[in-house]
Amino acid sequence: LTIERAEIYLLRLPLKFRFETSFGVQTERQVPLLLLHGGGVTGLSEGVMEGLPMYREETIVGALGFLTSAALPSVLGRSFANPEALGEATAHWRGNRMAKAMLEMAAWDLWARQLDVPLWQLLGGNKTEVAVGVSLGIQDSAEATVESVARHAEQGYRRVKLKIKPGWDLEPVRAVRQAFPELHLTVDANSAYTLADSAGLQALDDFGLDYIEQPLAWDDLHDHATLQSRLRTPICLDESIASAADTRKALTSDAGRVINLKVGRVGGHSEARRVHDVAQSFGVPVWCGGMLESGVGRAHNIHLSTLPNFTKPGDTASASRYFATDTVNEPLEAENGLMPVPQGPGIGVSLNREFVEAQADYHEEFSA
Ligand code: OSB
Ligand code: MG
Repeated sequence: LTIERAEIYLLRLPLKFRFETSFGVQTERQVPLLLLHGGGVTGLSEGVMEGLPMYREETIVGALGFLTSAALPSVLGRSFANPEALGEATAHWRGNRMAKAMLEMAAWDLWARQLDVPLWQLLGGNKTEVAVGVSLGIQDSAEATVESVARHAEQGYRRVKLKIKPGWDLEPVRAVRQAFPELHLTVDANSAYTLADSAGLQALDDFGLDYIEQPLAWDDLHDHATLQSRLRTPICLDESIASAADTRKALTSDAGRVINLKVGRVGGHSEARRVHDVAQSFGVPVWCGGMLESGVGRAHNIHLSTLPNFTKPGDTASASRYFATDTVNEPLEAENGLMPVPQGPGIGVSLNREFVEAQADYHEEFSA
């Protein structure tokens, strides 16, 4: 696995819907892409960090700085036994897991393409399609929420997640549960509550939710453990899990009973597999989260979701739901709530260079 040359693109893609969460409103996505060239093929990855540190602490400018000044210079012109060994080249720097993930994930894609096998096989997956749900932003009213759920349930999504925040939780959940008594329903607070809200969150116990995602602070496991002891509904941890070590600590203290696993958040596929394995050893299911990725990131997520302990529907909905034009040429479309796993070498999709080039605010090449 030799890294000969690299390229970074940063582009903006308008979202097809207004996505409101407890953080605020998103109407577009900034997409950082990394291309690693070696052995006549190109590995692709997409960053999940955002412009501002709302979800976690990383930002796009921070990631570009870290990649260009530290991470890329430490791998360019070098050879590695495998992507995991390449990942170790950046392990001594603290944090920056989303930026490190960009490098590591592109290396996995590059390696799989060099070996001419689909990424899911190298990762140890065992599925040709993966179950998907959908993450719905906060709507203006309970009626609009029910209407949106109806539209997506009709499309076959196998689970619906509603974004909630203090003051907008019981009402939409009650309305949706009344309209869809059998639906696999979850909520995601993106860290908007504190333990002082325990009583309000306990009220959600009556609605048969599969789980409540990340109710409390992004960097707190202790309070999640306290809250879990007060709830019948399982807590699903998202923001709070950045590593396999975090997973062990969370599950040892019963801070959650489900893990939303995002490969970009934990530093890449190698660490994602370790998170997956730790959760499995605790008998805790994982599912694949999303960060509104374009096709490059979405394809990585789909491949990772083929591992055996991904037993709940992920957030890797159809690409056409998000963007009018994608960064990749191949459509990534779920049918009846099942997303086919691309079967070509690597992540199995190719970059739509012309589109990426046209949309790019920034493009730079790097060599040793
Ligand atoms: O909390 O899972 C989250 C999007 C951006 C940041 C955080 C989250 C999300 C989503 C959307 O829920 C998932 C998707 O459809 O990609
Ligand atoms: Mg979440």
